[in-house]
This record gives sequence, structure tokens and C-alpha cells, in this order.
Amino acid sequence: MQAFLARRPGAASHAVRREGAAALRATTVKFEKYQGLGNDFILVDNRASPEPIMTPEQAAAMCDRNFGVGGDGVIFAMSSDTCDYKMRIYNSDGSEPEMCGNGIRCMAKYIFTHLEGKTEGGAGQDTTYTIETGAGEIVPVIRGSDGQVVVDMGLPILDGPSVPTTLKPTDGDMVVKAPITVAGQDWEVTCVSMGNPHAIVFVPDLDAVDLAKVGPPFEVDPAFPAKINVEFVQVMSPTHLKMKVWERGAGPTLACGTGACALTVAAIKAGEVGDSRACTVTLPGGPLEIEWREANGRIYMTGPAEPSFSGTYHVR
Ligand code: ZDR
Repeated sequence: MQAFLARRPGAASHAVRREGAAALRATTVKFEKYQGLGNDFILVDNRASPEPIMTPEQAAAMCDRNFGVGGDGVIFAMSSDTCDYKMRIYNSDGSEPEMCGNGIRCMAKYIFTHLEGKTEGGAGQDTTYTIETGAGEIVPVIRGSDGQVVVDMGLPILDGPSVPTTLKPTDGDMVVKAPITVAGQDWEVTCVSMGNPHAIVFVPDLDAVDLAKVGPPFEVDPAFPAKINVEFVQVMSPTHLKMKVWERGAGPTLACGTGACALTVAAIKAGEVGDSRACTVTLPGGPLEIEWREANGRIYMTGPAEPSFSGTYHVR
């Protein structure tokens, strides 16, 4: 459980099959399905157990869009000794990331409605949760006024070896617009960790990027020892960035919260947006508002999270 002691850049937890996770003996499990900008997650009440109640393989089967429920990941809402709750998540391939930005917005709504039995739109007050994650404590706030979730995503990790990447730092200890050849093409990548690793590529024309062709080789390129989430970004204006993502362990998703934060930091560091520290990031599934606050260096992400359906899954 060392992954949960503190934010651990490049934590080796990813893709580690946890021998300790016992196969779920129950034949059925109740779940709620949520999505944030089309990045969709299966939420499970795991408070009764200190380990996920499913193996990574069972979670991957549940994420299958034909043979299972369908989802980009399974999120286990657990008890925590240090925070209000703890989040663990398996990607749709069964690997375990340290953090998930869209997932944590979904988890905040799930806690509010399903674990605490509250109803939105009542008094209009904000509701704050502290959540223990593999990237340290993350704090989502459900905004009473409009139901959007504002998340304090913490500090970005900028030094290359901690992201982790083996690419040579180009700006102090940071990897900014470093050359790399992937899928027979030359690119420039900027590397940022939000607890999980991201490589950001600025391109003049997002439509020209063939994600299915370049995503898979980026994900496993040896320059990224913990694999990588890769975001292609077109700068529309200093306050508007447009992106496409290939996620580690999940492939092309409609949205990536940690990615939107990472690319905003990358855009500032790479001199793509001047000194504008707040922007709208248009993801395939819709917009997120991101601010890298100068006063404390922390990143704030604001976006939606909505329930889509509930069910009982027959475990296999
Ligand atoms: C991108 C993500 N969906 C989010 O919203 O932050 C995170 C999922 C984890 C990602 N696939 C990884 O780091 O393995």
C-alpha cells in the first residue's frame, strides 16, 4: 500500500497486478455508472474492505463494452484513515493509475448521492471532500450553485526523472519540447506529472493527428518507463486549448482531467500561451476550466460529473 503514503511520482503501482486482491466471491455486485465529459466510470461501494473487492482482471472484464457494463475504468470508494474517503481505480485494461481527474469528480457525486444519501440542488451549499489517492490528498468541491465539481488537483510535478521520463531535461530539470521519434515521425514533447504521467505534443492541426496510429507506440515508448498518457494539443488562443488524448491503459477516451491540467501547465512552460494561467480546455467530450494559480502553485479543475445508470453486474 506504499502507493498511498504520499504523492509518488512515477509510482510503480501502474500495471502491477496485486497478488493480494482476492477474486470476488460474490456472483453479483451493485454499481453506479457516472461520466465526466464522456469519460465513463463504474463506481463501487468498497467501504467494507481494505482492498478492491475485484481483481484487476474482473474489473477489466466489467469495463468491456460488449461483454460487461462498459467503462473507461472501475473506481472503488473506500474508507480512509487520513481523509474522508479513499479512491482506488483500475483502468479498463486492469492496470492501476495513481490518479484520475474526471474519475474523482464522478466519485464526489457518487459519495454525495449514494454513500451519504444527499440530494443536489437543495440548499445550494458547497460540499467538500478530502480523498486519499495514489497522488496524495485531492480535494473536490461540489458547487452548490450549479453542481459542477471544482477539484484542487495539487501541485504539478515538473522534473523529468520524476514524471517519469528518460528524455534529457531541456529547461532546468524539466523536459520542454524535447525531440522524440515515435511511429517514424519526429515530435516535440513536454512532460508533466499530475501524479500520473503525461506527455504533451503541441500541433498546428489537431484533425491531422491519427490517434489510433500514434497513440499506442507513444504509450509504450521506452522514454516513458511507467508508460504514458499522451495529449495532442492545438492552441486556439492564449485562453483556449483544444486536445485529443490517448490514455495509458484505456486508449482514446473522450476526456482526461489530469491530462487537461498537465497540458495547461505544459502550455505555459512551453511559451504557447504567454502568461495566461487560466484557460478552457476543449476535450473530445466537452470543455473543462483549468487554472494554475500563481499564489499557491496548485491546479484547479472545474467540470461536470453526471450519473447515467445503476445496475447489478454478474461477475465473471
Ligand atoms: C485520464 C484520466 N481519465 C483522468 O481523467 O485524469 C485518468 C485515468 C488514468 C490514466 N489512464 C492513467 O494514468 O493510467
